[in-house]
Order: sequence, then C-alpha cells, then structure tokens
Amino acid sequence: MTRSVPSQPFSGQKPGTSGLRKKVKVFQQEGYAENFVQAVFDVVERAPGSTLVLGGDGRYHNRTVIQQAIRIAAANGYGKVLVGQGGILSTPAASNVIRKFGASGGLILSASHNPGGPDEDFGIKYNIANGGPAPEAVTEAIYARTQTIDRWLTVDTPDVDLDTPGSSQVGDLVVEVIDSVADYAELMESLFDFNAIRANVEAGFTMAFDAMSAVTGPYATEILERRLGFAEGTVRNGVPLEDFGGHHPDPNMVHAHELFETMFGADAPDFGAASDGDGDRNLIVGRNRFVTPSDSLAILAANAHLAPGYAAGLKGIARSMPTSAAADRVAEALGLRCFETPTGWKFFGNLLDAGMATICGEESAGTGSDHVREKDGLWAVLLWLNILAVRKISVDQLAREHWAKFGRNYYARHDYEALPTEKADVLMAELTESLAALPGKAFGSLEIAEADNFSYHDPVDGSTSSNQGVRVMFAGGSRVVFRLSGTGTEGATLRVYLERYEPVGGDLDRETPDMLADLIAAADEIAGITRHTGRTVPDVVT
Ligand code: VG1
Ligand code: CO
Repeated sequence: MTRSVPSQPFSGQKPGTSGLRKKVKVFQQEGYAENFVQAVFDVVERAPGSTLVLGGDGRYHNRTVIQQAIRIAAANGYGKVLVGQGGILSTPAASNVIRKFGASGGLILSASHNPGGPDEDFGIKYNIANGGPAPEAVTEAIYARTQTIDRWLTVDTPDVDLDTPGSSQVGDLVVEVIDSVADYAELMESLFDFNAIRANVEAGFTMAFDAMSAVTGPYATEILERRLGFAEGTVRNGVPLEDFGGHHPDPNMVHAHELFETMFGADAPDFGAASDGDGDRNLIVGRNRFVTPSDSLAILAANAHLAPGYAAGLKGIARSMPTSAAADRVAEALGLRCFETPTGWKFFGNLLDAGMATICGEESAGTGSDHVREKDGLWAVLLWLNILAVRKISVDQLAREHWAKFGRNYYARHDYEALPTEKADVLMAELTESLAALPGKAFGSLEIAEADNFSYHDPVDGSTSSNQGVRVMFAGGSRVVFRLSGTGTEGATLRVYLERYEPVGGDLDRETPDMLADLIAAADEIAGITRHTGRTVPDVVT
C-alpha cells in the first residue's frame, strides 16, 4: 500500500533559528512539504512503531500539511500519530504531549509570529523526544538530506477527520485525535496555585489577554475564564483564524498596540498579556507599566519560589545572549549559575535536561522552564498571576521594587527589515573585521571595553556554535548587540539590541528612549547602519 514518489533535492533551509519557514506558496509547490517531512523522517532517531505528535497554530495550510504528514508517517513505519483536535496544538502544548506520551518527536506546523494566509508564511519545526526543538546537529542532518533526497513515501488513503476526538486507522498507523487543551491545562494546574489566583480574581483583580486570533485562544479561554474565574471577555481575539485577522500575531508594542492602549488608558485592568501565533511567546504589561521581556525573566526568576511548582527554588537561570543581563544579577543574588546561550530555544534543551537550569528566557518575549522544552507564553502569564496573587502588589510596584534591589537594565531592540541580503552580509562582515580595533574607542561618555563575535560552548555536549552575533560591551555594563535574524522570509533582518545598565541608586525612573539615545547613535557609528543600508530609522522598535 506504500507508494514511493520520485522527487528531487529542493531548497530546504540551512539550519536557522527554528525549522523550515517559507511563504505558503512555496509549501504549496508539488511535493515540497512532502519532501521536507520525508527528509525529517529519514534522519531522526525513532524506533519502529514510534509515536509522532502533530499539530499547528491553525494558520492557512495547516490542515493540508497535517493530512500529508499523516500519510507519510504511515508509510514510514510510525505506530501512532497524536494530533490535536482541528489540527491545533500550541508549541508548548505539543512539547508537553511529546514528553507525556513518550513520543519520539513531533512536527509543529507554524511560522510563529509571522503573518498567515495564502500570501503569507508557513513553517514546519521538528521537536525531539525531550519535547524541545531539534538541536543543530539534527537540523543540519535534515538540511543535508534535503539536498540528496530522491523519493518520498506515502499511502493512498482519504483524509482523516481531524475534528472528532478518537482513534482511526491509516494503513498500520493509529491516528488519535486528542483534546488540544486538556493535557496542557492539567500541567499548568500542577505548577501554579490556582486557588490563590482565583481568590485574587474574586477580590477584584482583573486582566486582559490578547490571543491575537492565534493558537492561545482556546487555551486562555479554558484556563483564565473557565478555571480561574476571570470575567467572560477577558480573552480577546480568542478564536484562531487562518490569517490571524490579517495581523502579525507578534505580541509587542507595535502589533499588540490595542492591548497597550487598554493598559495605558482610563479603566485599565490590573494586568495585560498577549501571546504569539504558536503560543510560545508572552507580552506582559501592567497598568501603565510595560515590562520588557528581559526584565520579566529576571522578575520571574527572583519570585518563582512563590509558585508551588518552584517552591524548592531554581537550579540555575539561562538567557539568550542578546537578552539583557538583568537575570544575571538575580542569579548572582540567589547564588545560582547563569548561562548565556545563542538565540533560539534549542540551546536551552541540554541545560534543562541536565538539571542545570530551571528558568530560561529570551528578549524576544520568550520565557519558560523545565516543565516543557519550549518557551511557553501562558506559563509566563500564569507565573506572573501567581506571584501577584501572593504578593498582592501591582506590576508597577513589583518592577520598581526589583530595580531598587538590582538596578535597571533599560532595553530596546531595533529591527531593520527586508534589507537586501548582500548589504546586510557586508555590514556584518565589516563589523566583524573591525572588532579588534574597537576596545578603547569612546562615543561621548560611552567607552568600549570589549567586543567579540559570540561563540557558545555547550557545557553538556561539548559542541561549539560560533558566529552567533556581535557583542560590543561598554564600561559600566551597557551593551549593543548586532545579529541577523534566522526566521525572516524576505531578504535579511538586522537586529540591533540596546542595553543600558543603571545601578542601584542611579536613574531608575526615566523613559527608555532618553536613556538609550547615546547608545543608538553609537550603534550606527560602530556598524554603519545608514551607510550600508540607507536606513535612518528602524522598522520596528520593541
Ligand atoms: C526570533 C527571536 C528568537 C526566537 C525565534 C523563534 O529569531 O529573535 O529569540 O527564539 O525568533 O521564536 P530571529 O533569528 O529571527 O532573531 V518563535 O516564537 O518563532 O518560535
Ligand atoms: Co512563537
């Protein structure tokens, strides 16, 4: 019954930040998605009869690729596929299902925070048996396979009904449609004090959650409104749409501006939050107080012991290199190790598996812990809610209290999007060449102490990942980082990360743009952004 379809090597994707991400039109080409899925199955570790987890963020083309993947899995000797109802699984929920049911891995169909729809983006990520993104060695093997592949295997069967929970058979493969939310909600109940949060809600604590018409709608509605008692309507844009209502499901000040307007307006609720396309990111905003993701990581790490799941304390903290050093100061105060990893969640997997870190985070609004092996948007929201319910103070008060104790890392990221790839490459090459000459140079009151191109040595498996972004460190703890995005689908995106540290007793209550003005000017001089790209202002500031 298995059919082998001849095919040719294709333009896979050099291992980027996460999986294969292209325009929907590319995925719609004859055999394209099939080739990639087959390349994955050809190289990943799996025993005969293994279980595969399958689900996505519900974007346009999700159901099509799910049906393709089911047939290819059946033809490749998988024993079981666990698929989220309606094809829906958030990235953290998929990570949990992989771990809970001992699957050999999973395919998560998402282009995360990129827009969806027939002319927009689609993506496929492979996660390994620990529930986390495939490490570089695996993504490299997958890429190599896409360059030699000459056939994919399938079975000829009708589409599986994805909307009715229960089991069906495709060849020798059992396909089980599972509730998308139940296992995840149960895990959250095991980590957090739902009674304390519920009591706080009964006492009048209010929130707004923007699901951005993406995957977290059903999860947030079940957990926040049904289990925690927040008022109906707390979850906004709660129905996953194939095109996310035409928006970018990216929870930042630009794309979630309605939430910001609510939180900075009259009658703002106590707490505001949003998540992205696939549910792994989080935005935290209090009444009149935006919390940078880097600060959120630090504040969560400092207070996590207030939640039952972390009452025994943390084993360590890890952050991606461009994330601010706010978390490092918490680690120091708690006597914990702090790890600095390259951008992308896959670099946290080994540390979490080895019990060297409990909480991890990225400046791009990703925070998570060892409960799964992905960043987890709703998890971060619930940890905040748990902490606020115990401390009974506002987001603004908690942030100020934190800065008074640890100092404040003013932070912003400037993105220059859709640059001609060649120009972006020349900019990075020239910058890298100039590194040795930078230390000692001064820009106003800023003096460069060190500059390097970040390399990471994984303390668990000994592997090295180099060329992970340029760091320019100034005396006193301020910093500028430059790197090219690995997730874009149009040209190149230059990310410039700006961080200024103000110690305890310093200027802790100023506006971020004022505090970063000197650094912004220095960044342009150091990298020649305008000279190379013609751009004078970034496209997105977060
Ligand atoms: C971006 C973020 C990075 C994040 C990645 C995937 O990568 O900067 O921190 O891990 O997206 O997030 P890049 O290479 O474009 O900077 V998601 O929400 O797509 O899983
Ligand atoms: Co995401």
